[in-house]
Amino acid sequence: MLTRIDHIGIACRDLDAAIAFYRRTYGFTVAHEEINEEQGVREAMLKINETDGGGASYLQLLEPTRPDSAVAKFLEKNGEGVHHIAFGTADVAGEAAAIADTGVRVLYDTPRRGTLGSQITFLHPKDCGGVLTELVQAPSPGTHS
Ligand code: CMX
Ligand code: CO
Repeated sequence: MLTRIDHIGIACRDLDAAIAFYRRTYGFTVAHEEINEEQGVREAMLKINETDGGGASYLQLLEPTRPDSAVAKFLEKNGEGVHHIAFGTADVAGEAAAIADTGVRVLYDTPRRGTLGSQITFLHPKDCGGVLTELVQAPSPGTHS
């Protein structure tokens, strides 16, 4: 089951400038910042709300760390803007397998590491009406990675 909007991913050229915009305009503040080398991003998570079923919803601001990364390619083609949406689930592998059975391409054979040790995978935007879609399983409470 997909239980929440986990986050909306936003591609930006300058992470610090984007953080300043969201603070100045909406009062949102950074809950967490990290570099994910595998994904080729420097990222900040801005928490918007907690959800009733556990977990939370965030904006994920993404600055590329290298020119061959997904976000760098997106910026080159489209400029700054919404890059992907992400749904939260307690079972990312199970959800991905069920969605693959419907004919949608899942980009990873096994989930990879996302923010704060979450488990993530992606669905191909060409199979999702032009929307790059991520599935996220939050790390278990007490897990640090
Ligand atoms: N949203 C919608 N469409 C997208 C897209 C996006 N974010 N990124 C690429 N596309 C479209 C392109 O416009 C292009 O369409 P056309 O063929 O009509 O021109 C097509 O998909 C292929 O795009 P591409 O630029 O040639 O890029 P690639 O095929 O090399 O990669 C994708 C596309 C989705 C496979 C790649 O971006 C990917 O693997 N994404 C998942 C990983 C990721 O995005 N990581 C960063 C976020 C990390 C995080 O959230 O933690
Ligand atoms: Co994301």
